[in-house]
Amino acid sequence: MRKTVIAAILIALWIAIGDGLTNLDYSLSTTKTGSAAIAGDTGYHGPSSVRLALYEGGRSKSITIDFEESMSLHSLDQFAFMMKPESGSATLELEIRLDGDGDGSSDSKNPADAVLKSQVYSWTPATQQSWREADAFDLQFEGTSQDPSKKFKALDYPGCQEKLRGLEVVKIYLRLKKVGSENCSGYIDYLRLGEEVVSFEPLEDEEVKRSKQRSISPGSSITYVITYGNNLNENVTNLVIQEMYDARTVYVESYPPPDPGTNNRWTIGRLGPGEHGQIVIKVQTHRLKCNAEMDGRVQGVGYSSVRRKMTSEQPGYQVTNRVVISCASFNMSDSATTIVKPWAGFSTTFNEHGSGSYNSQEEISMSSTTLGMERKFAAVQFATAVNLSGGGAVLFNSSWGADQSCTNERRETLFWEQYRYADKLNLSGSAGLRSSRPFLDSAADFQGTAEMGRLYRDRMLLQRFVGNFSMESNSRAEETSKKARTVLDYIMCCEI
Ligand SMILES: [Ca+2]
Ligand SMILES: [Ca+2]
Repeated sequence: MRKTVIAAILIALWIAIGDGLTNLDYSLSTTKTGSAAIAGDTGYHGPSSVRLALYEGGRSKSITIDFEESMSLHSLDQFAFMMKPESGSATLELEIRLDGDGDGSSDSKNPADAVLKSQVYSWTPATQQSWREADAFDLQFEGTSQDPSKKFKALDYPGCQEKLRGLEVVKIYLRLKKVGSENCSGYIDYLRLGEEVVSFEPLEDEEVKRSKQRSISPGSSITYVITYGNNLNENVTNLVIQEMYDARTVYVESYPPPDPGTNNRWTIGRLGPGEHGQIVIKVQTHRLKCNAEMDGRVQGVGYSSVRRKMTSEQPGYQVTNRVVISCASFNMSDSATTIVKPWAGFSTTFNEHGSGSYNSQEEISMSSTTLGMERKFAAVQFATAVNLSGGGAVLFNSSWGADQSCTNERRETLFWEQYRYADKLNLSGSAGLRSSRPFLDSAADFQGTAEMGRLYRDRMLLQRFVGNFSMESNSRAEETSKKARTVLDYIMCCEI
């Protein structure tokens, strides 16, 4: 018999849909009259196998193997499994359902399709309870189809492959059938089909489906699940699993813990045939960092234009985690990539410009949970002349204008205030983010125009003032539930 498949090792990401260690998908079910279930106490290859059992009233029970990608019968050069009688009198039947017209199913009424059946083995209570191998190459098959050329009584496996060339395997049943009326049972393990090995070990069937998300927010953690198994029929020795973390992640914890003094190495040593194991590792992506940007010109008397912007925006990136699994006879590696989403983030701006006298004060504060910017200025418009170095002067006579805004793109919130045509403007503003909630507080005395806007998703509040006013406002965006709303604490405005 040809030896196939080196130890298959899978790295699957917790937050992604992973594949199992085998691409073969089998299903088991239990009813009142029979059961097909994983038995953890009896195995030929690894500690587990499938136990098929029939109780009172039960006639047959099977392991069903479905093919996501069909395999041609002709190319299926290996097909074998181990079985062990346990009790009663029973027959084990193998049924291979074949598709000939490419519709992905085998229909007994369709002459293009066919079914192969073989009685693999029969036992009685007197039969010795030991593991024995069944190889398709040793079996005789009966072919049934609506097409007479695909019907036969007894043909060996190579003969079937030749006769049914071009047909694809879509389903296989390994079926326990009761002989007589007594309860009966038996075990199946170590099924080899083409390049695939199914050992019916719980981890081998593992499909990691805890979340369909493939991306995370910056600062969130990623959990990697490394599942390894030995599909060989002999021990794997000196098995070592080594992780290579992305530089933008930090190791947090793992189960089982890594080798002492390391955070990325697990010495497994020996792994017996069919044995599987799993390592769950949690890493954290880097936390958000803030950028502050300021530029401007300030004069006591003259023309002033000042702009300030602070933002926590961060572009998205990908984190790749690689694992190298090595043992005495081979090395292999696999990797998992996670998208860290861009941080739409928060930004705040404060601008002012005009000519005349100007007196300003400002402060910026940042921490991991708070961002804040405060500024206060007093300005009065009058014409000023700026003397040029080459002689002559430029006369500025510009009214005062100012803007302040606070944006939280993630929550689609925008607060803004715009002052124009002011010949007198005293403005203090404080904007930022506290516990991820944006706020804008301001107080103004002005003679000119003011526009105050508050936007939250599809709702907008806009107020305009023209004249001589004293004004105070506090704005907060509060998230009360999934359906968030803006809470405008107040705007107080009185004419001077
Ligand atoms: Ca078909
Ligand atoms: Ca097994």
